[in-house]
Amino acid sequence: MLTDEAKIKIMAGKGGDGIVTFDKIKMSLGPTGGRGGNGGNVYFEGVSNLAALNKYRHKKEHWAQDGQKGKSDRKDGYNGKDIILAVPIGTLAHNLETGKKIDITKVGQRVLAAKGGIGGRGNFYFRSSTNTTPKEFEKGKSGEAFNFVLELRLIADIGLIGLPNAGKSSLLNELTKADVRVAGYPFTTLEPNLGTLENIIIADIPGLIEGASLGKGLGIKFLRHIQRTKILAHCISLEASDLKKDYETIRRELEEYSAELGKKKEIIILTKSDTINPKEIVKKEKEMKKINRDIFISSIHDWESLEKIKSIFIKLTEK
Ligand SMILES: Nc1nc2c(ncn2[C@@H]2O[C@H](COP(=O)(O)OP(=O)(O)OP(=O)(O)O)[C@@H](O)[C@H]2O)c(=O)[nH]1
Ligand SMILES: [Mg+2]
Repeated sequence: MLTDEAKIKIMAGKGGDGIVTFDKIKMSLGPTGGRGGNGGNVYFEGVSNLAALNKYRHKKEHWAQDGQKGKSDRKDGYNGKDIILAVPIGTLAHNLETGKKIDITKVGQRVLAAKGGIGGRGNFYFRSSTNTTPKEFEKGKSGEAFNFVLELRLIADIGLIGLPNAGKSSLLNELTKADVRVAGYPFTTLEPNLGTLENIIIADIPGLIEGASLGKGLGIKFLRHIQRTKILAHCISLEASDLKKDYETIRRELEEYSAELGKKKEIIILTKSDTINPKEIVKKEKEMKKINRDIFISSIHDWESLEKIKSIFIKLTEK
C-alpha cells in the first residue's frame, strides 16, 4: 500500500554542555574547559521511491544525536550526527509549528528541517585578566523540535482520470510497462499507480463517481496526486450510453475539488473503440468535439491507436 500522508515528530540534537576544567599538569590552574559539540540536524531528502513514506507509518519519532560535552585541554566535544529522512519527490512537508511548507521536488534535494542546538562554551572561553580561574560554563542549547505532516503529491506529467471501468488502468498498462490490475468491475484501482513512457510519468488514479467530492465511492482524495500534472487525460468508455453526461460528472467533481484543477489542460480519450461500430464512433466523436477539440480514440486491441496516444502524450509534454 502506498502511504501518501504521514505525521511525524522530528527532534534535532541538543548541544553539548561546555565544561569546567583546569590545567593541572602545568600547575598553572589555567582554564581548559572546551566547548560542547553542536546537536545533529534533521534533514529531508528527495528520493524516487514513491513508497518512501511507508516507513513513517510505524516509526513516528526521529531524533538526531546530541552534541557531546566539551573536553579538557580546550577540546570541543564531537558534534551530534545528523539524520536524513528520505521522502519521495513530490512530498510537501508541512511544519505544524511554524506553518512553513517545504516542497521536495528533486531526487537528492536536501532541506534542513530542524536545526541542532549549539554547544555551550567551556570555562576556557570565560578567562579574562580579572578572572584567570573562571568556573563559568554554558549549557548546550536545545535542538529544534517540530511536528510535520508529510504529504505526497506525485509529480506526474499526465493524469488519467475518469469514471470507474473507463479503462484507465488498461491504458496505463499498454502505454507504459506498468502492471496494474485490471478488471471489469468498478473500483478495481484503490491506490494511484504510476508508469513511465520514455521520460513521461503517467498517473492512473482510482475512478471518480458523482458525489465523489462528498465522499462517495473512494472520494476525491486522490485528486491531489494530479494537482501538479501538466495534462489531464480524461478517459470515457465508448460503451457508455451518454458520453457527455459521463464527461460532465467528472468535470463537476474536479471543479468541486479545486478551481485550479478545473483549469488544467485536458484531452479526452474515448476508450474501448473495439466495442462499437465505426459509424457510431464518428457520431460520438463529433458530439464530443463540441466540448473539447482534443479528442483521441483508443482501444487496447488496436496497436495503432495506442501508438498515436503515445506520440500525443510525448508531444504535449515536450513544451
Ligand atoms: N474491449 C475492450 N475492453 C477494455 C478496453 N480497455 C479496458 N477494457 C476492459 O474494461 C474493464 C475495466 O478496465 P480498467 O482498466 O480496469 O478500468 P479503470 O478505468 O482502471 O477502472 P477503475 O480502476 O475501477 O477505476 C476491464 O475488464 C478491461 O479489460 C478496451 O480498449 N477494449
Ligand atoms: Mg483502474
